[in-house]
Amino acid sequence: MPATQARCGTTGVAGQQPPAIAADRQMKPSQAGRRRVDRLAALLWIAAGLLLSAAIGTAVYKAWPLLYPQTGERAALNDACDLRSGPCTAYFADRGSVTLEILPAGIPVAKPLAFTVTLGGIRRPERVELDFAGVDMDMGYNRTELAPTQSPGVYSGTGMLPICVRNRMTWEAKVLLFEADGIRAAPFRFDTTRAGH
Ligand SMILES: [Cu+2]
Repeated sequence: MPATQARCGTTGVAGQQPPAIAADRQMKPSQAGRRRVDRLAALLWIAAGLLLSAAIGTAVYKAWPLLYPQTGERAALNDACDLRSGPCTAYFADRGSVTLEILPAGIPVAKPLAFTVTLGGIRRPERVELDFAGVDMDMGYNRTELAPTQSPGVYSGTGMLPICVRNRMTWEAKVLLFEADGIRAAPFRFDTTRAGH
């Protein structure tokens, strides 16, 4: 009898196992293999999940400054002025002014609008954008770049406001001045109604 069999403590009948046990032994490697495949599949799913979250994270990280630009100074709100009936002006601390006019008067939703921004006492920014956001509800991304006109300090553009699920909502229009040392914002608030008046 070989020494290996003796060391394993097997009896002399090791070579004559019942067929049931022999069959069980044959099953084991394939079951273990399947379990290994399952574990590999689980790991692959986890890896795929991690890659996906990383991709989403990167997209959010890149889109964040676009959606929520890091603004420096924000001009004070001018509550006394009604943007729906005419142009309004906001002032920065250095007395630089931003005047916004939206036509047609009344600022109807779902209708083409014309925007005019006039800067006073402000050096020509690299870019001027006009952003519309719901004050107490998310109305999505509503921003347009305004183009310089022939008159110095005057920028213009067009756009349209989406219809709200509510009858009346408050908007904040922000003129964003992209300057060499950051972004300044001049906010203006107004209400819109679905009826448009
Ligand atoms: Cu709304």
